[in-house]
This record gives sequence, C-alpha cells and structure tokens, in this order.
Amino acid sequence: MDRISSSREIFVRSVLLLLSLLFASLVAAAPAAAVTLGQIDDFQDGTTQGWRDGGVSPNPPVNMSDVGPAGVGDHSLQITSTGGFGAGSRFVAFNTAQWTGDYPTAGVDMITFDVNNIGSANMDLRVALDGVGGRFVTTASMPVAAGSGWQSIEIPIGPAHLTSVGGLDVNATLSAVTQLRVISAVSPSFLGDPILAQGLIDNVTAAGPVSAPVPSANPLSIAMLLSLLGLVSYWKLRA
Ligand SMILES: [Ca+2]
Repeated sequence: MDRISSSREIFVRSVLLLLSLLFASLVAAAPAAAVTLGQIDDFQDGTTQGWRDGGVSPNPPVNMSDVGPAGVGDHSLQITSTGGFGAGSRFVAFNTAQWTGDYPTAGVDMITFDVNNIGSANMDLRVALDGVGGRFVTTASMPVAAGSGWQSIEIPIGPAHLTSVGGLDVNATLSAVTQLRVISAVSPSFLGDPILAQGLIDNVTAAGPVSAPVPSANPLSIAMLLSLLGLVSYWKLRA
C-alpha cells in the first residue's frame, strides 16, 4: 500500500469514527421517555403509570377506581405510608419513566395535580427531583390538611424554588432529571417523612408557560458537522 492510500484509509477511518460519535451524541440527547409540556397522568388506564416507592414496600402506590375528583369512573393514585421505620414508612411516590428528561427545554417549570388527603395526618407536600446535578426539593411545602377533600395544587419547580438536599447543580439536574417524586416532608428532604398517612393524587400535569420554547439545536453537534465538512473539502482539494 503506498503512502497516499494509507493516509486516505486513515482519513476515512477517522471520519467514520467522528460520524459514529456524532450519532451517539444525538441519540444520547433524545431519551426514549422524556417529559413534555402538558403531559398528564390521569390513571384512567388502571395502572400506577410508573409511580412506585422504594424497596419491597408492603404498601406501594396503587390505582383506585371511582374515587378521583370526578367521582364514579375516575381513577386516581393512592399513596400510603405507615410511619415508623423501614419500607413503606415514608410518604413518597416516585417516577423514573415519563417524568425524566430536560424540563427547561420542554418548557416545564411547574407540577400541578389534584390531591385528597384521606388520612388522619396533615401533609406537607413537596416535589423532589434527582438528576445529573444531584438531588433537590421544593423549598416551600404545600400544606394539605387531613380530610381535605379534593383540591388542586400548583408546585413551581424552577431553580429559584428548589433547595439542595445533597445536589450540587440545580440547572444540571433540571436539564437531565432521572427521577421525580411527590413527598410529604415538614422540612426539605428527599426521602419524605415517616408518617401514618394516606392520600390520593390525580391529573399530575407538566405545566409551565403557555407555549414551549423552540428547542435549540445542539451547538456541539453543529460544530462537529462543520469540522467534518471542512476536513472533507480540505481532502478533496489535496487529492
Ligand atoms: Ca383520573
């Protein structure tokens, strides 16, 4: 093989490697399940829609029929905590599926839902998020008294509304959320308090501005494409 053929082969291999890296970065930037503005968990399919609690809980979240805010025919999610210690003791439900992703890009900066405190303990509801920048929780709690009946609540989750509970970079977490939780906690916490409580939630909604911003292109990918085009042009001029 002469010198020109050899360097041409090295060039082709380099281009193929760059293209595969570019493809991998594009795939990584578009997760299969990602939060979208306006998405609603209404539990009408009879499932928990991916909401669960940790470990081998004796009282995981369950789908309850005919007890939603609209009454008969309206399903909702029942969250139960037993207090004390161990699995099922804390008031928490979390989701690692449709509530993951890039919240600012999706235009989501608030979680709204309907809630009914059907237990005997007052609840202090918060939304917590885990992600690339670590764990954060809403600074202000939303009090929902025992026997509240159905009420609609709005919980802002922008950077100004979040407190670190071990997290280092709130913007990094909001841009790459891996878990969303609804908890009851008197003070900011990621786990939720161990309390004897029971609540129903429904119509969990990804809310925010009236219209989502147009997603911007990945500047790194564009730079890589331009570099590739430049390399190809340079090679053609030399060949
Ligand atoms: Ca429902």
